[in-house]
Amino acid sequence: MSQAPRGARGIEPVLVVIPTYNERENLGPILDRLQKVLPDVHALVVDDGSPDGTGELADERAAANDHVHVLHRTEKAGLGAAYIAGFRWGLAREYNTIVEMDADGSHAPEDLPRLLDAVGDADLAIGSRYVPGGAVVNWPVNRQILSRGANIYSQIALGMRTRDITAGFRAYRRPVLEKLALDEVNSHGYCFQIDLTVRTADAGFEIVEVPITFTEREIGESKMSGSIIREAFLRVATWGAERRWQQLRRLVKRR
Ligand SMILES: Nc1nc2c(ncn2[C@@H]2O[C@H](COP(=O)(O)OP(=O)(O)O)[C@@H](O)[C@H]2O)c(=O)[nH]1
Ligand SMILES: [Mg+2]
Repeated sequence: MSQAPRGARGIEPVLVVIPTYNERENLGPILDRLQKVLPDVHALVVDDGSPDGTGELADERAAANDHVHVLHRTEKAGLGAAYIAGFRWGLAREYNTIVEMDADGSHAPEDLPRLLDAVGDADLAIGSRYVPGGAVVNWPVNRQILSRGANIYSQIALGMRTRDITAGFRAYRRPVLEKLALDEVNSHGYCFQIDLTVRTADAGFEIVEVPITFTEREIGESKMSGSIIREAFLRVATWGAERRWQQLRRLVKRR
């Protein structure tokens, strides 16, 4: 915790928020990898009462290691709500950078040092599959189409240039999360990532994309569902229409 600042502006201490739902088999290995790569960072496991005992395992890890913390929530309320709770936990403490990372091994802790270096010169660093050097390993074709489609759709509907706007491996500087109205965020699935990217850009913060390799989980099940896809589709359409309407009003006003 007492390391010298890295990057252009001090980014430490760093908190990695890891949301979990039924990730008992994955949690130990991901925490071990994280600690091996970056022994000074802290991890916060945000568990939504996983029936498989992920929360209890997280408690054991926290008892044995003062760099591991746990936030228990009573029911499965979606990725977005888990992250907001994790962000608030981090903001209530002294962390200067808050990272989002999946528990299932899709996001490699070994890529995190590059993400942290990048955020030292920016406000949000996104671990991107769709910039040169980025890659996806072992994803079924339907997930690849869904992810690519969601990005193209979001770019067109929202007029955003971010290449991987649904990416869930990212590092926020503290001032970004302090400034965004987190209590207004009401997105549950991967739409949460789009929502926060748009809010970050609209607030004037600098976003950089860093190439990462995303590897499909080997153990456990994805929580992706039809309702998560529907939520993203409908919300992006609504936000897009609102943005176009605001642009039109500004144009008319100028005349
Ligand atoms: N706390 C919490 N974590 C969740 C929830 N849904 C998904 N996650 C976690 O979010 C991460 C990404 O979820 P995953 O199902 O792998 O999504 P995919 O990679 O898009 O298929 C994993 O660590 C999950 O355990 C939820 O409702 N609550
Ligand atoms: Mg996954």
